[in-house]
Parts: sequence; C-alpha cells; structure tokens
Amino acid sequence: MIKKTLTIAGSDVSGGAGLEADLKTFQEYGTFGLAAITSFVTMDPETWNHTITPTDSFLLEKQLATIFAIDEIAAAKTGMLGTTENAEVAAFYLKKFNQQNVVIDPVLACKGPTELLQPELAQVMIEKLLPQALITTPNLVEAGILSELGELTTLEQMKEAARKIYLLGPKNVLIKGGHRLNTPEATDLFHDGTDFVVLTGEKIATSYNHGAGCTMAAAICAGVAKGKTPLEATSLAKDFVAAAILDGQKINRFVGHVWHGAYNQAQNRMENSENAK
Ligand code: PXL
Repeated sequence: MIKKTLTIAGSDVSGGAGLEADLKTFQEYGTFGLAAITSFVTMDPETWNHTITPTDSFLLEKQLATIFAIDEIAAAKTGMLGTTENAEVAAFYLKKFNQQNVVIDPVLACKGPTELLQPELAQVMIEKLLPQALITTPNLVEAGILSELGELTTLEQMKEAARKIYLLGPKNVLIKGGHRLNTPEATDLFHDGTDFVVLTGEKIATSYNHGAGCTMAAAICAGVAKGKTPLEATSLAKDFVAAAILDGQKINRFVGHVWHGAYNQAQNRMENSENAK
C-alpha cells in the first residue's frame, strides 16, 4: 500500500518552499502527501518582501482532525508554524495520535530578501515538538538559537550545538551547514546521540536555491516513511536536494527555486511516458 506522508507547514505561495516543496517531494518519493496549512507566505510583487499570514488555530485544528481520521500516516513533518498557538495545536495532535517518524524542521529563520525570525516559537518547539522528533533539521541559524550557542561558524561548534539539541529530546539531529558554513564543501552534520557523521557535498554556485531546506526535511520524511533509517534517509535526501539545486529554475527577477523533480528527471519521464501526447 502507498505510504502516506503529512506536512504541517506554511504555504509558500510562490511554489518553491513550504508545503508546496513538501508535497512535490513526497510525490517524487512515491508517497501520498497530505498537508495542514499553518500560514501563508505572500510576496510583494514590486519588492518580493515576504509577509506571513498565519492560519487561525481553530482552522488548523479542523485540518488536523480531518487528517488524523485517515489511517496510518507513515511519517509527518512540521515546517513553518506561524504562531505559538499553531505550534501547540500541531504538537497536541502529533502526540494524541502517537504519530511515528516525526521530522521537525524548526523553521525559525528563513532566508529570502529578509530573514524571518520567530524566536518566540523556539520555546514551544523545545518543550513540545523536539521531544517527539525522530529527527530535527535546523539550519545553522536555527541550530544557534536552539542550542543557545549563537552564531556557529565551525564544524566543532556545530558538534557542540548538535549535542545540546540532542539533549532536548529528538532521537537524531541534522544541522544543515550547507552553503552557509565557511568550508569548501557543503557540510551537514548528523548526530544520533553517540556518533557524528559529517555529510559533505559539492557547493553549487547558484542563487536559484529557494526551497532547499524544506525539500531536505520533506525528503527525509518520505525516506523514513519508506522504511529507511534516519541516516540513510538523510544521505539520500542530500542527493535529492543537490539535484534539485543543480537544476534550480529562475522564477522571476527576484528569485529562483529548486526543481523538486530533478532527481527523478521528471521531464524525461513525462516525455517518455505513453500518456505524453
Ligand atoms: O525556508 C523556510 C520557509 C518555510 N516555510 C515557508 C516559507 C519558507 C521560506 O520562504 O515560505 C512557507
């Protein structure tokens, strides 16, 4: 039976990040995607400045009540939560339904023309979401906030942050150094409470990488839904995202998005498909 995967996240109305990234990624992995919408991120057409409009928590609750009436969701992820109330509702439902394979992408900082910082969410994340996580996937900025270590600039500091975040309750921690860390390669750090695994990849020179973080967490979610271990899922997700960045697409004069279909060469698949006329 097809595995079901759930994202509890914001809508990136421009289609590259947020639940749009998650659903596209879930589908590329051959899982059946569901989404509960916590917020909408819209952009000013003239400046591309972002505005976050949260969903009312009663509406998030109605969505989650619907979704958890569906049998056997194999894995779930959280992304942008919008408000502390929405974070509380998400945490409540994940716990009430004893959701397994929870990926917490602690979206506290979000790149774009402006950094979206929601530090007040950090507390709910720490108290109610991270303890339920199979894995959490902070970027460097988020890892600095969650570990209370501030700015992280070296691999040693990333290890220290991973240790501290692990103690908050997730079974595994992936800190995405990515292109932000000042190393020749894109460097991510995986920690399971015992070992550290440094995952490196080529730094891809492109600015068409909007959505990479969400896509990474969604790919891990779909990977564990399909029975991979957290480390196996992370390693495959890194390849999936690297392909998506390498094939990033210019969207307009402001931004370019990762292409979620790149890893599976969706274009070829369509051209070769008997249905493509
Ligand atoms: O990349 C973080 C992120 C998460 N969720 C939504 C977003 C963004 C960044 O733009 O729009 C909905």
